[in-house]
Amino acid sequence: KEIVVATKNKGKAKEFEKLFSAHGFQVKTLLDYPEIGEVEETGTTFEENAVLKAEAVSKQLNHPVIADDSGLIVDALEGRPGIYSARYAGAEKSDEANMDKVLNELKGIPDEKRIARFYCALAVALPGQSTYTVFGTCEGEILSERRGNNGFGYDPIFYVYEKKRAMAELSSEEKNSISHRAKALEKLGQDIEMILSG
Ligand code: ITT
Ligand code: NA
Repeated sequence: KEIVVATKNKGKAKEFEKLFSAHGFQVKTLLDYPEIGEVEETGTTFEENAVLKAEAVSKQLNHPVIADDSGLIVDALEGRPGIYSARYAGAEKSDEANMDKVLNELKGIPDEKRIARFYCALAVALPGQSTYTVFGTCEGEILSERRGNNGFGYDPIFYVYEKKRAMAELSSEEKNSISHRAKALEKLGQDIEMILSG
């Protein structure tokens, strides 16, 4: 059983490999298909961008494809970085620069006003059928400095309420038990087996 996840993000790819191995799926990502070019994310929501990525790749491969569009939503920043999370500090998609930008924008803001969440939209594109989406969130707060070395993206500055630790302080198993990505995937539930085995 093989599943294609339309991502070039190595952090996401690693998480999907673990999450899907539980279902007996082998994960392929766009890192395995260098011939597939960049898909322009012109949508205005996570869902729209996930659909754009999943459908573009599914058409090219004529194969079922899952895409993930995700990001960090900070209440005190009116929802930013949001859908612009990957390139918040510029086109080079630097996790370090992105975290510095969020930390700077929240300088002096007290804990109770640092509420934030990770959001993940997954789109499932199946050749000849309509694409659908599910989503998951993970609630927490933006720390005032980095903590931990695990994960990717904004994980070092995100305090997870459910675990009372920074996301980057969690093992991959712990993150996969509470993350926005895992929760979205849970919503696919049994569907995933049926849809993707056909
Ligand atoms: P693909 O489009 O190729 O999948 P991308 O990194 O450009 O890769 P997105 O447009 O969905 O993907 O941006 C997601 C960004 O949101 C990601 O680069 C991180 O900065 C952040 N992000 C998403 N999930 C995260 C997580 O689990 N932990 C930390 N940061 C996360
Ligand atoms: Na995006």
